[in-house]
Amino acid sequence: MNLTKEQVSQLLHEAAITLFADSLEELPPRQQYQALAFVVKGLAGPTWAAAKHGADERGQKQVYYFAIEFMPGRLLASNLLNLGILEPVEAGLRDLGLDPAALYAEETEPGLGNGGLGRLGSAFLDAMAAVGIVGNGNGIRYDQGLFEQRFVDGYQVELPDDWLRDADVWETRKADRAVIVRFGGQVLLDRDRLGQITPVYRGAEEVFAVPYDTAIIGYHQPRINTMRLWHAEPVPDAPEVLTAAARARITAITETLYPDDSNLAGQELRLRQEYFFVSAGLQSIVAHFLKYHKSVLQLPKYVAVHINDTHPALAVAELMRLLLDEHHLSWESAWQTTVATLSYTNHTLLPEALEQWPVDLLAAQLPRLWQLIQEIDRRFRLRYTGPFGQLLVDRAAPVVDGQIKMAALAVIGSHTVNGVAKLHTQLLKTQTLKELATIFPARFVNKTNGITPRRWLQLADAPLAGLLDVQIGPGWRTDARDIAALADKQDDPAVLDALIAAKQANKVALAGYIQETLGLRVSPAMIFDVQIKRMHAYKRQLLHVLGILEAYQALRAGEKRPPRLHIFAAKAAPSYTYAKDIIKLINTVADLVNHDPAVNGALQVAFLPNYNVSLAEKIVPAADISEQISLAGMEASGTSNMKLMTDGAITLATLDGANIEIAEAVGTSNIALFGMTAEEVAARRTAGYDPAAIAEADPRLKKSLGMLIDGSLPLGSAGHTIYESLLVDHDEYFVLADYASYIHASRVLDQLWTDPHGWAAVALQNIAASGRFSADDTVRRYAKEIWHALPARGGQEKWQN
Ligand code: 26Q
Repeated sequence: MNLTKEQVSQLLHEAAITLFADSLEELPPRQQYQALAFVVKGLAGPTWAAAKHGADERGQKQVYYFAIEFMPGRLLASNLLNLGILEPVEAGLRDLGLDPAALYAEETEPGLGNGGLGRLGSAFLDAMAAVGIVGNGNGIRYDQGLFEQRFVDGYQVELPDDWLRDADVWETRKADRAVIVRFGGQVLLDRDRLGQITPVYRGAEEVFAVPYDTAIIGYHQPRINTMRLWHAEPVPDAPEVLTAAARARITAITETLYPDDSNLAGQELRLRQEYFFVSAGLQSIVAHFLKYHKSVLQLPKYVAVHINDTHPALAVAELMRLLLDEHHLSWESAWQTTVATLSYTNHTLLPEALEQWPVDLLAAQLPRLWQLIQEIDRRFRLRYTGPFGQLLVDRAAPVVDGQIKMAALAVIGSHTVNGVAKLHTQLLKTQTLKELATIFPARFVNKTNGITPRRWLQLADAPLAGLLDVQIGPGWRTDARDIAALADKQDDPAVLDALIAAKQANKVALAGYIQETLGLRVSPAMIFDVQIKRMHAYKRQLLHVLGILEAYQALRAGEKRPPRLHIFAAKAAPSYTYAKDIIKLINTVADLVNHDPAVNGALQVAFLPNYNVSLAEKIVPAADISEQISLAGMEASGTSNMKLMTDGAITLATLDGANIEIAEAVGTSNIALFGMTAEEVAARRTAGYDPAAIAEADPRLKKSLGMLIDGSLPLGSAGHTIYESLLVDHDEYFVLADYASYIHASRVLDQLWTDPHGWAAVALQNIAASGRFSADDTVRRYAKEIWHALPARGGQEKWQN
């Protein structure tokens, strides 16, 4: 799209008058931001409008990505970049005396997700638009996103996230596209005049599902997709007047995001959320489809529905319901159509995160779906017990012991199932879902996750992006695989110096932010050692803390070490007390080392509150070390590992999730690996394990553990809880088993740091090898091998105005 800076200025002034009846110069920054966002939305509008019909008219297959979480991050700069107008707009703003970065910072980030899962969904939407796939998001418009985190006395405190207080400029309410979603009541099966079985609903609770659409703009091409998020409201003008309580039950459905990314909550409200966005999404897809096509039997030819983790797995039963009850297909053709339309990604191996719903709960909320799930279960058992035997089929079936297993439902009702990294897929097939993989071996495939280099490199890391332009030309901006060309420069000292300077600029910026936020002065000359992700025992932030205490003792004993700043950012689920204890521990250790003159300058700890996409954009480009230290076999993939690599951090990692593929890509001499393999962990679990003996044999470790309980760290009960988790409760995540090799790997990095060009050469190799983790390629593989939805770059759409 073309735009001059003079046009930018004119459009902005007009928007200020239209929106706020004031001149641009008079507006507070927040409203200047809103005016600019309004202009951008207007520029994209005509192309977006045209895109909605283009694909249908061409008969191009569409993908619908169903996810209970999305985390798009701030959209203004990203939209400007994708529209190809970042430069004229920034120039126009500067001419007006406005600071672009300051305006971008006025945007409230939509925190409609917990972590990796939601961020991956948004990366995929961005990537699908970039590569020309007609791919839409389908999810929930929560009134409140993930809580805002503050620290009070080192403890996490949660505040509500009122992100819609100022209205979201990007969304468009589509009241005319609302649909009705039904819960509860009774379902009787009747026969209509033609003798077809039809369900009759009595006393169901009706919920009005109103879509809010946000444009997802393709990078440098006129492809604009839609993220559709549903909002729950009472049905307007319903014949019955609702009590306040009945209204509240309805509006509660989309009131808040569940802040837990790992625990089976088993709560009614969560189930209602899941059915709500699945039913609304499928109803609107099928209705839209039938405007362009005659028969629902054609659905899989034109539509792919993707189930992101099991949260939307009710899609299997809901699509069956629509095809059977509303479109009167036979069971066999409805089932064929359903399986051919759906595909499913698993994101977790943690048993406690595998969703199961008690039959009573589901049957009460979704009586018709329960009938259908029973029939799916009955037919599954009938079909496979003969060939595979009762025992195996019992373990694979969706309904067992009064519980409905959502992963089983998703696998049985999908044509393809994928894990998110090679190891993860392997473990799914051999452990977590092994019975289902025995029955459907051809269904299981791997699709390693990816990240969007536009947000993490072009937008968040301008210094490195500029360096790449100079060194290898700008081709990498459209095809991340071109970054590989950087590898040839590793012996060029001028390039290494430029790389060091780019990193330094980012570190200076982050140091400023740390000073502002924590009042902590840090030197950009230190090693910036980063661990940013949800707080979880299996991710082993505790191992990182033990590493800090080791360094603390070493420094106090007079050892010399390169100065290191340990940077953490992480939210804990509000109910996850152990994770909150670790937060308290990190803040307490920070207090100790940051104030101890004996280690002054050589060791510091900064725990930045309220981790979200925007904070990641500050931390990732400034990182020297990327800590990816989960217990092998636990982290499905990880994606912060990819972001940090892309921006030139060196990975300190276990052989877990996508770390293994990072090591493959970059070569084992350019990554610091340590710890047990997933196989060794499994063996150790059976062989038995004595953490106390390990602690006893290592004086420094013993001292660090002692510090948890001897009063040197004012931790309250958290110290004892953590101490006991290791030494009394057998250290479930093998922190102590991997400790020595972690310290060793970390010391190897200290050694490398003493040679700045040596370090920079390794960082350079990491950047060069990061292209293969571009989400663009990931979604191309999904499109080719799962969705059968061919991407089309350019050519088909045109910019409209
Ligand atoms: C389930 C039931 C009840 C309540 C909550 C949940 C729930 C909610 C969110 C379970 C899991 C999640 C999110 C999981 C998640 O973010 N998984 C991460 O997905 C990333 C993208 O594939 C991977 O890179 C990470 O390894 C994985 O942990």
